[in-house]
Amino acid sequence: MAALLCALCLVLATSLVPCRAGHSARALQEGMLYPRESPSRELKELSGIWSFRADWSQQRDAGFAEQWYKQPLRQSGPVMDMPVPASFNEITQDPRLRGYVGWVWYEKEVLPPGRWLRKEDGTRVVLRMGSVHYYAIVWVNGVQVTEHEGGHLPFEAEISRLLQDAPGKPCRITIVVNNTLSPHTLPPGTIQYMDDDSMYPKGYFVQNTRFDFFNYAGIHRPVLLYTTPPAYIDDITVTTGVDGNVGLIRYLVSIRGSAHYSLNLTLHDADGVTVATGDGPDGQLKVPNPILWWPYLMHERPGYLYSLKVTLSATVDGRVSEDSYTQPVGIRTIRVVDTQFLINGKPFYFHGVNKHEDSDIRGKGLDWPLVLKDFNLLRWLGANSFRTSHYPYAEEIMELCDAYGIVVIDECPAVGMKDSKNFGNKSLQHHLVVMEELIRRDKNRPSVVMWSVANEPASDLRPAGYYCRTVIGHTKSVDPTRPVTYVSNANYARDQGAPYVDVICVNSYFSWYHDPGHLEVIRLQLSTRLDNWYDTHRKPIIQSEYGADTIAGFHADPPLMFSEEYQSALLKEYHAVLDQKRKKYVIGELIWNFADFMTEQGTTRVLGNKKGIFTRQRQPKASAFVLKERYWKLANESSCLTPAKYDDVCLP
Ligand code: GCB
Repeated sequence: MAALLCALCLVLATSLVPCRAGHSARALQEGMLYPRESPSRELKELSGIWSFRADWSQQRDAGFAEQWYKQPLRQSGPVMDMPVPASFNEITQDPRLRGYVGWVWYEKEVLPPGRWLRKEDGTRVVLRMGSVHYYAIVWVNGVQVTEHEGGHLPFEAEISRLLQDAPGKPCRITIVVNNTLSPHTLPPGTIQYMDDDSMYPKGYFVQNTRFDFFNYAGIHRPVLLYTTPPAYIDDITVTTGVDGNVGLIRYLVSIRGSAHYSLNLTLHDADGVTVATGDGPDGQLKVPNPILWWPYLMHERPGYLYSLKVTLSATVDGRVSEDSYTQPVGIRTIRVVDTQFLINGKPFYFHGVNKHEDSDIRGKGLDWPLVLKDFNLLRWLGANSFRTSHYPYAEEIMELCDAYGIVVIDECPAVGMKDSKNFGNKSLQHHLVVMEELIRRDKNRPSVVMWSVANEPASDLRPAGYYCRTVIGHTKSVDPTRPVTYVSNANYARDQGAPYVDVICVNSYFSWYHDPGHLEVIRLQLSTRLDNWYDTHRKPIIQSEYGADTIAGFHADPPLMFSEEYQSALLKEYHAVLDQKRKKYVIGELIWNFADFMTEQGTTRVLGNKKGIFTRQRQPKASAFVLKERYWKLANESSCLTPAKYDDVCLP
């Protein structure tokens, strides 16, 4: 089966896998500020119902051959309604669409306000996609405006000219999406053709992956239009420090559209009081006696944010063009010193969770009720942190982490890299671009305290050493302010990448995948494993995953696997060891997993992975209460709240 791909490479296409041709690298020359309204900027969200059509042709290439983007999608054949944002997989009753692999087409018509289109104003209209999984090509009124590889990071295109050319007419946005994974995508996957015609129909293939979550696909995060003036604030980079009792904010602002401009910066505290001012595209603001950005439960005002208002006044073709953008800023420091992870100079212990962007109908689509429910559960639990296992989460979620003081280990989508093919140059080059895109998006977020460049890569393979060194080195060169890690399940002595990380993150599943049913071996095995890692590398360690599948409502005493009692008992055995090791070098523990989530079907998964301490519907299993008691106890050891309870800090 031949098929489809990046339009530019269509001629060469020989597989289902999109061609990349380095298109995403170009985008990095520009900023990717989170769209915010201001007196000079308007937003128009395009969430809602879109037209949708999967390409069922044998080669999955009819849409390109027949140029479905040239006219309204309904004229190409039957379309259905599809919500955006959402994964397309769980919406219909068609089992073939749930497991569909290949190109699907989305379309929306939108009428932009007339004031955006006056040529003399020079207003820029930008089309921004928060996340489309995995590969996307975008047309406006039949003209290709951008394409992007990678399912978890934003991309955009300026479309002003195309809109001005059709004033008063609806603008037709067509997005084609391909969820095919290859050995060089992040995450990787393979297409396997089943050639035995006594067993499979002609052309039958499956997509194989080696990661443990369902490869939901579609337009997962909001699509929106936003405007800027012709000269505009393209990017802002903020880094913070503390000198005695003065907070330092270093800033770098990049301007596009004019070389003749002046820039003013005003920093307001949370009450709107001006606390510092500056001018010019780079400089430093000083904030006397700042309220620092503290993690949840470490301070009575966690997640304290200042507002940095950047105001641009420029001339374009002899006319004044003014822009403003307000960037939230949390003043905080991070340092890894010996076996400590210091936030604002105080040792920080990660007591948190691993999550997934997963819900039963929306798949990985941004789901506001779910997002808010999860933050309430995190706070109820006394969790101060999470890892974005195993891909960058929505910016809307990151905004709340900043505001609530939830600390984030920000992970890129390098998961399931188990084959030496995943460590070649092609994968590496893409991996570097993904890290750049991730840093560009999240660099100003105080909640992000560490980058994770991968989850459980086969880091004991020979090429993994060079690969990890290069990705970690590149990440540090793009962002020298944050530590870098990746999450390992390799043998401590054979792991090739551990020498390059700042913090060692290790996963283990004692008494689950190893010695199933034998809770009595956990203490010895975990203690030995952690000591081996520490003795070899002398770096702080996070127990970045541990847990047990548990079907809510299954009970067994004495505890048996899959029962709620077993999960609770397993956690307690881990905690006994972690309590010893955190006196020495363990700086955190993240349960696997916050909630049950969907996976591919298989004999070890019961409608998905059941290691959640909450069900997929967010009801607690017994283990949630075990963890809640522990996390509040841990919080009270390091907090300045004495002693904190959920009701004190979370209820009005
Ligand atoms: C792991 C993976 C995670 C899986 C988990 C499990 O080590 O990092 O993605 O879901 O184990 O439950 O098997």
